[in-house]
Amino acid sequence: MLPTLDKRGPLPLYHQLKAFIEERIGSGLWKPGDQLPSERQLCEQFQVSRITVRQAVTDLVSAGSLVRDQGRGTFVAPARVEQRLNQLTSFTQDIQARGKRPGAQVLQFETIPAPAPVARLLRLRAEEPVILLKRLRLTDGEPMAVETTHLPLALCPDLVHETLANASLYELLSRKFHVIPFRAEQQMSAAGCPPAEARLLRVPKGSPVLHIYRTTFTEAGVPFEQVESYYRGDKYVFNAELYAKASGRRIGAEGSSRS
Ligand code: 16G
Repeated sequence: MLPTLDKRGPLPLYHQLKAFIEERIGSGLWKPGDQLPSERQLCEQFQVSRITVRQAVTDLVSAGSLVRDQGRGTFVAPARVEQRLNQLTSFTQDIQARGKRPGAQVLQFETIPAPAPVARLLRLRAEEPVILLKRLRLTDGEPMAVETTHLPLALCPDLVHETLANASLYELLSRKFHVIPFRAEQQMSAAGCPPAEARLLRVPKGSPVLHIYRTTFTEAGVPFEQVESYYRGDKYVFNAELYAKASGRRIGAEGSSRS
């Protein structure tokens, strides 16, 4: 039987269509490189307008689940390999995926008025309360990164009562506060390690580090964390997998092959 959308339900149709596509991808039925049915086919299959189909597909393209190839169609995005630069992970997941033991030492954990640049990035009013969390991140017990995080107090009011030593902030935010990381904007540059961070990372000051700014958003587009971090340049590698084009296997086409 063909899948249908609940036209009288509270969830917008594009949302339901998105969930349907995500489910197909998540279950492995639609594989990386598979071509999606055309807009017209999706409209017919689900009895919805082109606008609905476009909105669902555009959202999934922005989320990185689908890729558009001008003139050829829309495809399931290439499989994500661990620690691709365009995959949003927590430090804990990142380090575990490398087969190592993540850790965290809390250096500062308090509520402060948001400094102006932080307020701007988190879309808060000037001096609105934020939680300041500074952590030394460890890999197999060795210092790897210093992270200074700001989170709007209103989104996670009791966070300061939680224990974050050797714990995952993202896991805690998701489980206790239903703040689920969805997307991040990140800037990375090479830098010489400032003296305070160098002491913490146990490297000579001025050693090469990756200096990273990240603002992380929920699926609803709410920025919930602003982070500045220094990662040891001698110990940490960001892997990126880069594709020129989506490979073109068409969903449902029997005996199809990659081109
Ligand atoms: C990563 C993130 C950081 C986030 C942390 C959560 C970068 C550059 N930064 O380190 O923004 O706060 O993960 O990790 O990737 P956790 O859940 O293990 O505490």
